[in-house]
Amino acid sequence: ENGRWDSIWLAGVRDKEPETLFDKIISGEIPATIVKEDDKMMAFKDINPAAPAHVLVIPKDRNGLTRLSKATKEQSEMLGHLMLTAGEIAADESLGFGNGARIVVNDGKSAGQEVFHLHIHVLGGREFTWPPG
Ligand code: IU
Repeated sequence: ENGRWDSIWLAGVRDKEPETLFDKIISGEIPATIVKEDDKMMAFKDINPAAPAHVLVIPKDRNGLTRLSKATKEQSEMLGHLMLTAGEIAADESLGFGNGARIVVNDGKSAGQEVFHLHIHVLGGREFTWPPG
């Protein structure tokens, strides 16, 4: 199975921005509860959940995607894949979802982004209010 080695290689060539803790999760250096994974993306449980169910969906190859507003047309397929995965997770009752989800991308510090490796938050298992805080 090449997945792990591909991930480690990708972590080294990703782009010029500083690495984040997510690189170490991708390489397996830091353990995470992975709920879905393929050669392009990884979905794992948030270490500090903001809801009973809280999963992060990330691209393995950050490829400049520190934040959503840096995305380019060339990354459309990847972004679509991440979004479809987020939708699948939001419907997964075995993960505590299935009754509505809040799917969020924080873009930039003022929006609450702390980790500059694009990620989609999938939150569920409780009621949510609008507007968000
Ligand atoms: P934000 O959108 O950048 O604020 O979200 C980062 C999330 O990553 C936040 O919910 C953290 O709890 C989560 N997280 C994690 O699950 N594991 C880690 O090692 C680190 C952050 I660093």
